[in-house]
Amino acid sequence: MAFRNLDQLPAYAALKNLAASAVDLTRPDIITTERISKYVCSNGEFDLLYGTQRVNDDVLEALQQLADESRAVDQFLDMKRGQVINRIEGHDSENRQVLHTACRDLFTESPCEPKATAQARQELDKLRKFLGDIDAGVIVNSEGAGFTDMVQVGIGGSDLGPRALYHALSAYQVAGRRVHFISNVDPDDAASVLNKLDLSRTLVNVVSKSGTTLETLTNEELVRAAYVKAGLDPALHFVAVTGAGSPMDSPKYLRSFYMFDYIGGRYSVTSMVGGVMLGFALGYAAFEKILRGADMVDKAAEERDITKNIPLLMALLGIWNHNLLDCETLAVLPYSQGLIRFAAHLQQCDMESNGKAINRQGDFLPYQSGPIVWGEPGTNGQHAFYQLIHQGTTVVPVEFVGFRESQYDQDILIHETTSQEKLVANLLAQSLALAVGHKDDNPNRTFPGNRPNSILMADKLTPQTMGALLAIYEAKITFQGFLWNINSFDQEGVQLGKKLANQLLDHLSSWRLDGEYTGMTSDPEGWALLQTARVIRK
Ligand code: G6Q
Repeated sequence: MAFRNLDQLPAYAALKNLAASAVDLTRPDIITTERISKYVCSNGEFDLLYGTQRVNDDVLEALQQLADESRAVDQFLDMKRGQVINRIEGHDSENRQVLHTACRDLFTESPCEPKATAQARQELDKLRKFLGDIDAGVIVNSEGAGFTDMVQVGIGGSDLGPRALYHALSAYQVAGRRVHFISNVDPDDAASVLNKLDLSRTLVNVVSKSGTTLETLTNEELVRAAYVKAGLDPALHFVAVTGAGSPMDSPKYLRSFYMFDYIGGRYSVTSMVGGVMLGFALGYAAFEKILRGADMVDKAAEERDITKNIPLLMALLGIWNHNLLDCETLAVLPYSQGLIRFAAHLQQCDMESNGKAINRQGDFLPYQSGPIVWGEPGTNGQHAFYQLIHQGTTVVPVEFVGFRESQYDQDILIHETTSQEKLVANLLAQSLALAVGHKDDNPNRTFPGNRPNSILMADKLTPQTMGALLAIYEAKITFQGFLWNINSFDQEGVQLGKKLANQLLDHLSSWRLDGEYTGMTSDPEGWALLQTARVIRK
């Protein structure tokens, strides 16, 4: 069945009419306790409170129609069952299945795509054995001592998601274990990590699906050189996560784990890309809980009633705010210090997936696709950019994330409230303040309000809730791609800069070898690169 553009769906016209008179959240009779308790959607670990969005029952009905007309849930099921959806019709494209969900479809007799899940299970078994060997002292350094630290070398999808989850769950770390990350080709990134480590007790996990990424290969060489300089044998310390048959698929590693071409980098946290490091840091059982949390959401996302499907509802509310109420950006504001890198992960997952200008037939879109996504944890952000989101000239929809309990449970009463209560009270207060606003005779103290937001709330940030949160956003982003009729799974937009940087490096190395650049400069591109190279050499 041919995919239709968002604006060709009949419900879109209805939503346009409804948007002209969207709910005004500042009206005194709007934000009532009935409304707050009515507009709640619950899926297992999380509740989505969306009474502070500019919606009413008519809008929700039209959004339900939009979801039905786009066949969003059917497309999600097609994806899970292994249909080739990473493609642009009639044009050269990646032409792949999209099966990150297979990595966690492990807890049932009949997985959606049995072959991919069998491959995931095989890698998990290898991981369990590897971690068991580390625990049992079978894998040790040249002096027979165990490993305390791991450095993950990788970039983009091979860094952001895994790093976000490591920070989120470090409260549950195995005693005496630490993880560090090197991603940037900036040599200071590697130096600042390596300088503080006892390399003899450190494993290095080199992660690259393609096995060809400039930054990762360069950093691997840099780290290997540090091991050799310290008189250590890299063969006893380096493990790899890569695609089978990639240039990094080599016996030089202590262990190799595989990921497959049907798992996109930015959707790879629950594959071995995140698994090896998270298993080392948290233990195998905790990694399995992450998978379990994600799997519960993957199943809940099959629900067709939008008021019972958190990721689908979030996707639709996002489209309502972005396409129909014309809000340009989206702030994701977690009230949890553990989620300090979560917005960075979402920036990649969302903006690399949905920052597209053509549809799945290769035609230019006549409407906006993915918004600019940004965010920082509260309450820190309150003392920084919240001024703009309350009183600025642009309206920024907000997705708050919060937890009723702290992770470490090291909290005390100060002025009769705990710090966790102070944290959550601030989240709720911000949500309300953005919605309701405040009238004042002094224009500088007026808050316009009517600023849409919702709250994702769970009891506690644990491996299981983290897995659920990750999968909620993955599915939300995927649903939005289906609704915008774009391919959320390729990333051609990152290629041009990469190509030019490689050309520039060729110029620089020939300069270094020959003393002077002697290549062709008559073509405008070569000339521009030469000028740029001169800037670097100055
Ligand atoms: C993610 C992107 C991209 C990728 C990195 C690293 O979806 O494809 O961010 O993850 O470029 O790629 P490798 O894992 O192949 O090194």
